[in-house]
Amino acid sequence: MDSQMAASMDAAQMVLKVPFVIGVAGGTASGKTTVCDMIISQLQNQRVVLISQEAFYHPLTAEQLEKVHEHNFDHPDAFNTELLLSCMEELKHGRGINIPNYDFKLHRSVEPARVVNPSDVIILDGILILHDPRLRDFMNMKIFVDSDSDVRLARRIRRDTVERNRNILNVLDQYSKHVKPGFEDFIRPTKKYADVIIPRGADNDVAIDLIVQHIRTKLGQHDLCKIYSNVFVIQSTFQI
Ligand code: UZR
Repeated sequence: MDSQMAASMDAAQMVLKVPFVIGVAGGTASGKTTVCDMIISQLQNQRVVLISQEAFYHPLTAEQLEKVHEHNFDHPDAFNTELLLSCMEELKHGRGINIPNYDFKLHRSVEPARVVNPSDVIILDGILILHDPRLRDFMNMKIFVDSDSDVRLARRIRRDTVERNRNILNVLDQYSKHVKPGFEDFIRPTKKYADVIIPRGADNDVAIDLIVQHIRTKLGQHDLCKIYSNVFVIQSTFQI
């Protein structure tokens, strides 16, 4: 094989090496992040990156900050989806990106931004990650983590009061005003787009094992597709 052909093969390999993208949605405190961590821990020998939709919350203005308890973080418009889409476009083409580093206490991003390198597998997690059809189009696999709503509320209260230092009355108020309606109106309807629905969230070891096995199979096929695509590109270029 001459050097020109080798260089073109490398170029074709680079062009076609698109990441395998998994979307993980579910209500607040459903166990999305734990499910993602369990998947990542079982996907050895792969470059895997987890990107949370939370990084893409619009920063609150001074005026919104004054009435933060009235702000609806559980609505699709709360997110800068255009920015997430452009980040996905970059990653899809094998380019590294910087993503915002969102601070839950300040309700805006802080420096430094998080560097995300190109990866073989990208896991996107977030309450509304399956909402926008353009984002769904990037995904090779869509998962919905389906946990009991009482369990989710209990976890949410614990997380917001202990980890985010919030007042329990505000947590409950926000839950009934925005979190629960947001789930009913926007999050639960995205379940229909999922390829896999995990009942009981991260407690469901069997479902997670099955998902990981499926991802491994798909990654193998994904690599094979790349190899076949290369052969096709090389044949059409060099008329072998
Ligand atoms: P998960 N959220 C905040 O509490 N503060 C912010 O600055 C941004 C988001 C909450 C948001 C949503 N709701 O229910 C939750 N409120 O983060 C989603 N109120 O995150 O999937 O980790 O629960």
